[in-house]
Amino acid sequence: MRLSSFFLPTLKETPTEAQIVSHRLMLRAGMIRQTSAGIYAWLPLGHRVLKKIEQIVREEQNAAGAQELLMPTIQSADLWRESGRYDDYGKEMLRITDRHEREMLFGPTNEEMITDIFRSFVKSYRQLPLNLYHIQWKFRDEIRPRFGVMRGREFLMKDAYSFDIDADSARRSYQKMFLAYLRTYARLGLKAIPMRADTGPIGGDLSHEFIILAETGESGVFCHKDWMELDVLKDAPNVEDDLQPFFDQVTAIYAATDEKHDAATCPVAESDLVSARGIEVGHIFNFGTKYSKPMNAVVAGPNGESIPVEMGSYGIGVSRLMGAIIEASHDDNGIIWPDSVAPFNVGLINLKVGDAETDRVCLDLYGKLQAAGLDVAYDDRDERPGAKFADMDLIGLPWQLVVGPRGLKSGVVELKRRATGEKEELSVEAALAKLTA
Ligand code: 5CA
Repeated sequence: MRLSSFFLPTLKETPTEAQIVSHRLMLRAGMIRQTSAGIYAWLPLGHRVLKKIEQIVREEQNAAGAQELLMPTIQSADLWRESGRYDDYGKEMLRITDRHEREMLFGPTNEEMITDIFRSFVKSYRQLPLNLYHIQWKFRDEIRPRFGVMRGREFLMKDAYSFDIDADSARRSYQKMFLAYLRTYARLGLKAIPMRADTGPIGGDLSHEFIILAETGESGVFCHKDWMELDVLKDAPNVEDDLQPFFDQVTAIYAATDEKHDAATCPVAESDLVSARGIEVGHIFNFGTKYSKPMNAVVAGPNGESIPVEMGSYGIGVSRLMGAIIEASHDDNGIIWPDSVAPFNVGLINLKVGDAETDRVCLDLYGKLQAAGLDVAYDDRDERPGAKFADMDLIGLPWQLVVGPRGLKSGVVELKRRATGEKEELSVEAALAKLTA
């Protein structure tokens, strides 16, 4: 992509309405545009990152055996009356009346709809276990939308729903998602700590929130200080293995959100306990038959008896994750994207547009890098070098390749790693070799 034609409305000034760094940087880097309170348009740069995050989430769900489908955003109120949640959900639910005076709503989550799909088609225990997920926009009329995409009203969520014949099998489904979540966050360059959590309006009694520690986080959390240094995936099993030992080992290290934490009963000595703030990037629930019983989602068991299915649901805040990644990875100059979600792999900076040799080398590099499968943002704009460097640091691409007439005279270009600031001068060929290795 040539930056001369890329829609990248970066801001020079720091937007005053943004209270936290990720929101400020997303606005300054031209990634999002607020269209109403808590509702955002995703501009091309932000959209690229959103799609990358979504894809990693998708790959890990698929690897754990979940199957993707896509349910609509608009749901019928009648479905929610069946579970009893239509009235319970309160003002957070956006209620809509269609032209025939039918009551509809913009889905804040999909337990009822997936249960309805399930009961329409699945009739036998032989079709279980089953895990279905989608990645779809949700609407919750949050009383205080804030911090940009962190607490939006419209936001993108991955929500998966598991169906099992009994509690044992349901526990296994829960543990699979637990492991898939740890893998997902690791690929996003994040350290997420699974914490015992409250279940709120979703229900059930077994639940974990996945929390990224950050001063700007909205949740108060407590964990053993061992979590600070721990890499739980080092000895992680495969998804087909018995996951109980791994699950027991990880959950034995204390971590709880403030609703679940009780200083009086906490097993960790005060000197070993970390009290911090965190961003909730995922939440998983095992709620048994809370929806299957009232909605009559039953299957025939081995002896023909009618068995309400055991269910769980598993959410990841896909759009919130973008804010969380930036909170965890930035410096004074801008965003530092992990390679896995960067909107482009390389920023190619032409220091003197119009200089024949510089233009030639840049175009050559641009073509070759793309041919090697890299996404390249080629800064071919007629701008001062200072402005180009500042923009490139702001948008946070992992590599910057700087080409100018002076370097070319001595046969070199400059390669900078955004995360460390490390720079090296090397030949065009060596730069290419390093980037495409
Ligand atoms: N049905 C369940 C699991 S599928 C559910 O809705 N869980 S949830 O309410 O905890 O939401 C799942 C995830 O969505 C949260 O962990 C959080 O990361 C994200 N999320 C929730 N509310 C918002 C919001 N207002 N803005 C951005 N992300 C949100």
